[in-house]
Amino acid sequence: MHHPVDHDELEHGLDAAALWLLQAERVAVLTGAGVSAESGLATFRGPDGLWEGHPVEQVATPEAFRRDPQMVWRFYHGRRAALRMVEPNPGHRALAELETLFPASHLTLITQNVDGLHQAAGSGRVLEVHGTLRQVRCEACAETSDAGLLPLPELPTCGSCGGLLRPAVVWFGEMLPQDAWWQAESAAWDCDCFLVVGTSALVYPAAGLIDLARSGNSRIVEVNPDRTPASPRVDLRLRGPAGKVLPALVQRLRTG
Ligand code: BJW
Ligand code: ZN
Repeated sequence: MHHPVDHDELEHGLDAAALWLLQAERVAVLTGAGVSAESGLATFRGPDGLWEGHPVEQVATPEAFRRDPQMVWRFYHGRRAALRMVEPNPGHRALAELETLFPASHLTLITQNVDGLHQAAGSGRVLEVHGTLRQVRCEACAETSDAGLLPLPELPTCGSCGGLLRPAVVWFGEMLPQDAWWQAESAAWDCDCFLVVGTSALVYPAAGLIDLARSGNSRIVEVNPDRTPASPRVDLRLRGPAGKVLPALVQRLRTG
């Protein structure tokens, strides 16, 4: 969908958001698939969403994997192959630069994405609360290993025990990686400004970080071309693509 964005409204919004960021001691950022859309990766729920032809409950659950690991792996082989051909976009790069404007650990980047593009853009501390496509985990012995992006066998198996490997991502009904999640909660609670970028805010508990930041008295800024269920609960909406909005925002911080 395409919405006309009022230019002056966006400029004023950018000024306000930049001021909040300048005044903030601690900042937290939550990103979703929308931040990688301009790199050419499909989002999950859009019109051309990833789930199209792949009902989510058929691919992103442990039950689906038990029922048909080959089909689920096909979906993830395709996602991993797509990653070999994409690069971070100006939105990822702006967030990497934002990190350099704050003392270490005062900016926390929390991502629901499993694509590794924040790290590729230079972000040093990324909390991957839904795991990563670059690692695999053994169903039998739970050993996790780096798989990079090279092609894997159709049904990859564990080098240590021969068990079936799975992508080290978080499926529906599964717990989030504890360490990353606790750090994400504490950063959301503790920040003065919380940026929500490119997420439909439908998937919990990640979307709950927005409410956590609210209760912690943070200013909430949403960067998204479209409305989301979080929109009524944010202090400011910057309506536009992350690859345009975030560089414009960081530019304002650079010049003070
Ligand atoms: C742009 C843009 C541009 C476009 N610039 N923006 C409370 C209530 C109801 C249900 C639950 C609940 N708590 C938990 C649940 C269950 C479930 C859940 O949330 N269900 C909901 C769907 C209702 N959650 C879970 O199961 C979680 N685990 C859990 O709760 O554990 C505890 C527990 C255990 C057992 C029983 C009960 C509880 C785990 C959730 C795991 C989600 N996993 C996935 C797949 C990861 C692997 C993979 O990649 O394949 O994570 S699902 C998928 O959705 C993926 C994403 O990270 C996640 C979020 O999607 P995201 O990033 O927001 O993408 P989109 O496509 O939805 O939105 C893109 C946005 O970008 C849009 O808004 C666009 O407008 C925007 N956009 N272009 C900026 N250029
Ligand atoms: Zn094993």
